Amino acid sequence: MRSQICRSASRAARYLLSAPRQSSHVFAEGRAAAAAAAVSLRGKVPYLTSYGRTDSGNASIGWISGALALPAAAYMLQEQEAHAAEMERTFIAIKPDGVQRGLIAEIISRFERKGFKLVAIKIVVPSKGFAQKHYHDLKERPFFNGLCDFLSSGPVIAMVWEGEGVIKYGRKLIGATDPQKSEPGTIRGDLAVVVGRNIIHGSDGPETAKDEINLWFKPEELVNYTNNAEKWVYGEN
Ligand code: IDP
Ligand code: MG
Repeated sequence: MRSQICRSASRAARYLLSAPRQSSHVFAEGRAAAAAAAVSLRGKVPYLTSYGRTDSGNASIGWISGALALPAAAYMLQEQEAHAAEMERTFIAIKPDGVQRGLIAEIISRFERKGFKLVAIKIVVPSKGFAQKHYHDLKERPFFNGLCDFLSSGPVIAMVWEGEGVIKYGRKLIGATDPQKSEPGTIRGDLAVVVGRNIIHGSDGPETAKDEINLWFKPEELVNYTNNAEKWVYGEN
């Protein structure tokens, strides 16, 4: 039952990302799912038989079941909203070294095969000023200038990927900043050798992801669509 609710919430979250203007419908759907779960559990769990009805012949059991049913429904609602929050978007860029080394398809395919969905992509040569904006949080570091020179030295593939947990898991796919420390099996671990040429960038958290997507893309460049594979990646029920 719990996994059913989670999947229902997950579908709702995917819908939310695909149709942002109709978000109230999603939450209505979420609450309906929790209510339905509580109703359905009433038949199966002895303590959740009614909301305070006393026609079972035992007034105290009826009262207890009523008292427990509401927290249970609230708990399930929290669970599904927590789960729904995992549907995310992240900013991923193949840096000039990855592009020049012919690794575009290799890198994209790792995200695609995992089950994440590409919702924006473009090739662009960022100006140095733009690179400085992108890496603004590193401006005090000694490598900042060289890093910005490098990012603006050639074409970058800028992308937005969508999926449950894609921000954190995208970083796992990418591997540690220094390829000498990246695990084999990760993009940097398999395909790069030194920190100054580590071929790929990925947002490091939800706030950064939002800021970086806004910096690199206009809202209309993000494409909302349902991928036919989604029902196989996430399940339908
Ligand atoms: P991240 O790309 O794994 O998020 P950050 O610490 O945000 O790593 O650094 C951004 C980029 O700056 C790195 O991907 C790497 O290209 C470069 N960088 C980080 N540390 C060093 C360093 O010590 N020397 C040279 N370049 C560095
Ligand atoms: Mg970073």
